[in-house]
Amino acid sequence: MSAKNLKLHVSRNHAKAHPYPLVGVIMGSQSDWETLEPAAEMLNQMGIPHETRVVSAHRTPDLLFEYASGAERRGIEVIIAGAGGAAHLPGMTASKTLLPVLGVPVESKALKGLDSLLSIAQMPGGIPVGTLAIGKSGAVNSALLAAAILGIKHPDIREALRKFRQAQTNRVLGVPDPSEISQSKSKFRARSPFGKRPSSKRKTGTGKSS
Ligand code: RP5
Repeated sequence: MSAKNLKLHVSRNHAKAHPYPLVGVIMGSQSDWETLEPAAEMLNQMGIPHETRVVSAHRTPDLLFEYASGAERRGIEVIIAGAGGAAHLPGMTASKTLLPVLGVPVESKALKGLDSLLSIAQMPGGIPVGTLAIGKSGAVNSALLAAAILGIKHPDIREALRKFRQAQTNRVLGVPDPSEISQSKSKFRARSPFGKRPSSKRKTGTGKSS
C-alpha cells in the first residue's frame, strides 16, 4: 500500500518517538467518517500517530486483503475498523492479520446499528474482534482501548492515557453539584470529547445535597 493513498496523522511532539502510524483507522464507507472521526480526534489527543482510510469489505475486497495482510509489516500495532449494516469489515480484517482489531458498529438507518453491533460482536470462536459500543461513544472508546493496548509497550502512550483518565476524573469531581453545570457549561463544552452541550434539564427537587 503506497503512503500517498493514506491520510497520515502524526503530531509533531510524538513524531520523533513514533515516526510511523501505530494505529490504522479504517471504515467501510466515506459515510462512516462522521462516526469514526471522534476516534481519530481521541488518538490525536493521546498523541498517537495514525492513518485513516476507507476500505470496504464488499466494494474493495482486494484492498481489504492488501491492507490487513500488510498492516503489521508497515508498523501498525492496532487496527480500528468501523462499519455499518452487514459490517463484515472488522471480522474480515481480523482474519487476515494477527494484530488486535477493534470494531466500531456504525449506526445504520434501518436498524439503528443493532445489525452492525451483532455482526461485529458475533464472530465465531477463533477470530476475535474487540467490539465497542454503537456510534461515536464506541469510536472514542476504540481509541482509548487502542491507547491501553499500545501503552503496554509504549510508556509515553500509557502516561498520556493516565493523564486523560485523571483529567476526566477531576472534571467529574470538580462539579459535584449538577445544578452548577449550566453555569459552567461553556467550559464543559470546550472540554467534551463529543462536543455536545450537556443537558440543561433538571430533575425535580433542589438537586442539592443536604
Ligand atoms: C457499510 O455500509 C459501511 O460501513 C456503511 O456503514 C454502510 C453504508 O455505506 P454507504 O452506502 O453509505 O456507502 O459498508
